[in-house]
Amino acid sequence: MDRRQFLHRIGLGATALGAAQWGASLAHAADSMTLPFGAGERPLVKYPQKRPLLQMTARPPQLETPFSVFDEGAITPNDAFFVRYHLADIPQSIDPETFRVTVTGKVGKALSLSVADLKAMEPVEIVAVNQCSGNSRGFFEPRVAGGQLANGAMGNARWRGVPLKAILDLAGVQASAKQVTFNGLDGPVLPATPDFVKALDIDHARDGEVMVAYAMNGEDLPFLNGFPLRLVVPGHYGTYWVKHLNEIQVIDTVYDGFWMQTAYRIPDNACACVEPGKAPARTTPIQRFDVRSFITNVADGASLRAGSDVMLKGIAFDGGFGIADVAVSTDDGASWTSARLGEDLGRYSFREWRTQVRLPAGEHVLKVRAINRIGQSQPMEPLWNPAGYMRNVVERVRVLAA
Ligand SMILES: Nc1nc2c(c(=O)[nH]1)N[C@H]1C(S)=C(S)[C@@H](COP(=O)(O)O)O[C@H]1N2
Ligand SMILES: [Mo]
Repeated sequence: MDRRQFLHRIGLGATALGAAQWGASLAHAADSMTLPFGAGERPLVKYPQKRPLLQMTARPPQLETPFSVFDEGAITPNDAFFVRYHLADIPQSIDPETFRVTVTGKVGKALSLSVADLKAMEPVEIVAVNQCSGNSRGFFEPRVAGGQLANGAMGNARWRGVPLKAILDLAGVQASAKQVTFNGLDGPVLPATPDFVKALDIDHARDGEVMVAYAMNGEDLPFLNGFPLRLVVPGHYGTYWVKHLNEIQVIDTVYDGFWMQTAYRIPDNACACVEPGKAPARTTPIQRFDVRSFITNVADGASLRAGSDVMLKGIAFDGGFGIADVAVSTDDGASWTSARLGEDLGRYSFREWRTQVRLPAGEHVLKVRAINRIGQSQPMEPLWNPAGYMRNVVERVRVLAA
């Protein structure tokens, strides 16, 4: 496949490659949607390879998945998967023939690998949730600065690629190695802005699960989700899932770049929380997801039929221990009933659940709360931190049965 055919296939015509390319697609704005918090109105915008998604920013494109998508199934379709970038200078086109990812630093032999080289290695697959640290930030009270996201900065996909361990073994990691850093093709517009580079400890990088992925749900990665290669770090927040990954470096220090030492840090205590409005005494890099669960088929404010069977369904997930139980309450948390769990797609995946309820006429508050296999669950009251990360409170869904 030549470059033109490739661009055609990913939906980017040759004429669309100017500086205004992503902006141009705004002309296809379909509609708008108001998210359930102040200043929550978002245009629904159609980008290449995507269905209309909630646009948070245009440069760089930041797109949120409309929540109703999570009711379609446990796997989030590629065209509905959220998009997060930090830096506005994102690549406009990438030729998969000439693209290379380099492996350098404290290795026996530096490598420069093509996508074809990786596809020739033994493949692995894993179903895993990718969730932004700031997913649901818009619901924080008191409000915090940063992207005002509802619950759609998450998605679950079947990723295919090569274990990072296999790549590191090919290069031969030196005994002094402490961390591995990851950089992608995107960059800052101004040279003073730090490039987006992330780091994992060497043992984590070599755990056999961290993956350099080239496919998602059986197709090449969508361009905006990291084509042609991205890091997949199961159970860990999306910030580590570096897109358009082209530089892997083994270092013998703890990486001191902005995106590890300043950004994406949480209070260094058991709840990753502080008293609202306070600054944490000590911080540490964000790591694994906490436990979350959602009702996907009934929205806050919905009307249901009184006195007849109603199916409630939804999803739950955690940082990789696996969901053990999902409990549902129709009386604002006074009593709870275990839901039936759906197919187990692996401990890093969304787990579907469903349960039948019958509500008398009147107003009711529905709640869902998941517990993972090591007994971790969700707080009944929201926890607060200044960056608006890791929201996982048991949400309230108010309904009217009539
Ligand atoms: N190259 C690059 N990779 C990146 C980022 C970025 O800004 N640049 N953002 C990260 C963050 S914070 C998140 S939440 C995920 C989002 O992945 P997605 O855009 O495929 O949904 O990408 C990660 N990988
Ligand atoms: Mo993120």
